[in-house]
Amino acid sequence: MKYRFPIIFAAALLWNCSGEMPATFNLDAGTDTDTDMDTDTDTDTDADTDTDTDTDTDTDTDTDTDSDTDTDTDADTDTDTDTDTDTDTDTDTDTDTDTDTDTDTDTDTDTDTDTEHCYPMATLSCGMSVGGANNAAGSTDNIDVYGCVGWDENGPEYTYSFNPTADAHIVFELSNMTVDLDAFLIEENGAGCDGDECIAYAHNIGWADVTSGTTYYLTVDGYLGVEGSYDLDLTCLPACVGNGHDEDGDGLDDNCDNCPTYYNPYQENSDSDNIGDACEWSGYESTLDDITIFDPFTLATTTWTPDNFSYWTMGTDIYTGDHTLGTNTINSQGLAAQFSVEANWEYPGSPITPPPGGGNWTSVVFGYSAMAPAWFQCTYDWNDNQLHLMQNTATLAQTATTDSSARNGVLRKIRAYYENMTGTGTVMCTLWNEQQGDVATLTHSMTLPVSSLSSQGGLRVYREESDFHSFVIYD
Ligand SMILES: [Ca+2]
Ligand SMILES: [Ca+2]
Ligand SMILES: [Ca+2]
Ligand SMILES: [Ca+2]
Repeated sequence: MKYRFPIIFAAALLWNCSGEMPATFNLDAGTDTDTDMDTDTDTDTDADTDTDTDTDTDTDTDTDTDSDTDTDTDADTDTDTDTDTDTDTDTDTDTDTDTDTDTDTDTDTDTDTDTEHCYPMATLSCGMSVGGANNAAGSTDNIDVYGCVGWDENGPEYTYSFNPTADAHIVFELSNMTVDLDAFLIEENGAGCDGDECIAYAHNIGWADVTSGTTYYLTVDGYLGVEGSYDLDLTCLPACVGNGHDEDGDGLDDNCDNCPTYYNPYQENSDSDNIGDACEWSGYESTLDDITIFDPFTLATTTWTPDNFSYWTMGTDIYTGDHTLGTNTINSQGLAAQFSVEANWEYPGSPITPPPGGGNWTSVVFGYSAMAPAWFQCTYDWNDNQLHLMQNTATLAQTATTDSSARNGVLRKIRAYYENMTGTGTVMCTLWNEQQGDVATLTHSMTLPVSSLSSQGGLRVYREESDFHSFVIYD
């Protein structure tokens, strides 16, 4: 160690002693302080005010490539190439898919609850009996007048529907009412339960022929606005092709009616023969079972043989006999062994003044003999108001009647029942009028000259004018 310093020091001295020295000596110690404050404030205020309520996908890709190449020669030439490539790709993908799915499906579920129709709240079928009230829940108050009758029905109406499963003649009847309710049958023809389509009505009872597969409505309405309870029955009878004439007004055409001159809308027939209960001869139901002649006098026929044609006039729906001395007309239809003969008539006008001794007669003939000549008759004598059993002009038996109805314009029925008599038998006569019902019955035992009778029935008037409405033979 003692020799190291002196060697280096000596070397230096030797160099200096050469007399040459460098002009400059770089004394840079290498500390380069580059104060480059590159504050790149990229204020990209991309205010995309898209008031369209949409999905604004604003992809603001701001690629700031700040290439700061600092070539520092010592002359402090600071070339600051601030290449600020601001690639502001403002891709405003405004996908405004305005799919206006305006499905205006105007499903007009109009249940047609307008103010002109009725609406069924219950169903009826054949044979049903129901109780109700025309102001019950579900009733309407829409129909005041129906197409089939001009009654003022401004009360509420309760409605049933009815769908017959077979063609039928129906009868509908109201009962047990405390106010004036009426029923109306409406046929569905596309207009709904429309009062204009009314086909039948009932103050109490009504009827109609109905067709299978058709819908009907039955309303119960309040006359002049009344409201109240009722019972309603619906009966179905077999369908029958009518002839357009209903002599007794019970809804059944003559050729469908088991008693064409007795009002019997329900056609009750206990023994199931061809005669309804209403026109059986009481107590002799087993001896009569058919109607062999029913003549409503709707057509001129050749079945009648008057004793003088000038005394008998065949009109429309009427057959008039008029003669001051007496006249008869005989039906050519033969009679069975047991039978009943019936005449329905009314007095059309002022009676002929009865002669002294009486005798204004209207008769049904139940036994006629052209040979005698003789006709046996049940006769109503309006002079003495009695029922007579007569042979020609002689009274064989008679009985008082309770007939107190007006003489003219009242329908009367006189009927004879004749038992097969080979000896002494029984003849019966009855008198009925439409206002009082039965007003006389006469029963008489006698021996008829059976062999001399031609077994024909007919009509007779004596000092009288009578309009005959119909003639019936039951046997
Ligand atoms: Ca009404
Ligand atoms: Ca009838
Ligand atoms: Ca009848
Ligand atoms: Ca019967």
